[in-house]
Amino acid sequence: MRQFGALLFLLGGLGALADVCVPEVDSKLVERLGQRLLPWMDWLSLEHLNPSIYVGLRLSSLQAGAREAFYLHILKLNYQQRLLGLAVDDDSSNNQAKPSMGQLALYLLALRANCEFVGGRKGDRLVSQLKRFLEDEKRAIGSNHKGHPRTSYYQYGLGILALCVHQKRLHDSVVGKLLYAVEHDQHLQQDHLSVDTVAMAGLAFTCLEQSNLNPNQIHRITQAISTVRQKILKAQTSKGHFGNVYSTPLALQLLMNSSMPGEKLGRACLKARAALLASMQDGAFKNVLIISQLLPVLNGKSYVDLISPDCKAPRVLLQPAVETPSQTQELISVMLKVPHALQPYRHRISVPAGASLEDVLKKAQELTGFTYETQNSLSGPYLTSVMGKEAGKRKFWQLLQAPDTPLLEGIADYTPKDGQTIELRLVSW
Ligand code: B12
Repeated sequence: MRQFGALLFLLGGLGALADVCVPEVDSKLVERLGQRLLPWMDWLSLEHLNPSIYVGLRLSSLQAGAREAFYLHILKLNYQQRLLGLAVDDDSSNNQAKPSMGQLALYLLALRANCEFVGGRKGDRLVSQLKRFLEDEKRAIGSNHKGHPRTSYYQYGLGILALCVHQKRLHDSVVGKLLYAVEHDQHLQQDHLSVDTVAMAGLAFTCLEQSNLNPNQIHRITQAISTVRQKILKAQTSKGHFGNVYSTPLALQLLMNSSMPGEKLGRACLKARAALLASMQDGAFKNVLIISQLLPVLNGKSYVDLISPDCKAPRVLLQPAVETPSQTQELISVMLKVPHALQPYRHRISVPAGASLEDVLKKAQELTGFTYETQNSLSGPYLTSVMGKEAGKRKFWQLLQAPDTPLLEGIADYTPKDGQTIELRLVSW
């Protein structure tokens, strides 16, 4: 213990304590993660385009060569067409093709990751659109802070962050809503996923603090960053993750920006590093969105670095992985149940070992009268409807391992084990 304290003291003396939050990972392991992004960069269809992949790669130690520039080009064509080709009285619910506030924010982060400042007539319109989105959300939250954003506080934070890295000023009242949410906590906690949401808010505040864009609120902003840090540290699990394994990358992005490192932070980061490394070695990181949030961390970077990105930093060229699909004849059996549907459903489904939960749902649909629908998102297929029941406003179809453990992955990534019971439950969020 004494040695541990001495190590932290030494690092602190070198001004490197924040680096304790940067996991040291074997470059082969990092490369394997990066390789998972490559096939996605070749899928240029609307539903697969994902600005987060571009941001993650540009802030990483890896590059995808010519693919990368082409991907940004397609992103630009696509996002500009969908965002600027729209009428002014935009109602996103009627137009599926229109990017959400968070997607527009990620697109602006992608431009910044290429060292571009949004500008010109088109750029100004995008900025105005994002500002308008935030103003609408501010109104939805209401002057008494009792309402909810139509998207989420996560997207609200992402929107503020994106404008901030482009040095675009927002009215104090817009920033004030997120400050209030962090100060009072109630809405963030209802997201169930407070660590991701709080970390995103913290990244936005860190950018505002460093850029001094809202000088009248600077003390509140600095205090909120400290509150966020404390919340994240408090959410550390016994294994070392902050929240869960998949919120740890964003949490570390936030913590590595800490200007006032202390022994507590150093200790927590060392533990998180070990937990993250173990999860990576276990193959926990399959989802490209999460990989895109993790890669910057492994390179000691965060979204806040987009204030002044280093576009000349040398990065290792990724080579596509040679896939050897593992064929298995073994069948497993999974119990799928939807107890609270209009027609309750319960069936045992057989699938090959290693099949995803989505494969189970497909098989159930094929053979047993189970029905479901999905919508594509940056995280993959999102389950929107089960047995004819749409989730609806502020509700979602939760995935659980019976009796009561929410899954940490979506239907495309989760691979059920033999004998498991999976429940789909409609819940409020
Ligand atoms: C907000 C949020 C939610 C909200 C979304 C509703 C809303 N209107 O915003 C609610 C609470 C409903 C939710 C549900 C779930 N979520 Co969620 N969610 C998030 C969060 C915090 C932000 C997403 C976001 O807005 N992104 C930005 C926008 C621009 O991107 P987008 O793709 O357009 O956003 C949409 C999708 O992200 C979708 N969505 C939200 N969560 C998930 C999860 C999966 C697997 C998929 C495919 C889609 C999806 O909802 C967003 C709004 O439409 C992320 C955190 C993160 N680090 O990304 C977790 C996160 C993506 N969620 C996660 C999980 C596990 C789930 C659930 C599977 C939990 C469960 N056991 O049921 C369910 C989804 C089940 C289903 N029906 O398919 C994990 C995914 C981990 C992984 N390995 O990929 C994350 C990373 C949180 C975490 N740390 O565990 N989520």
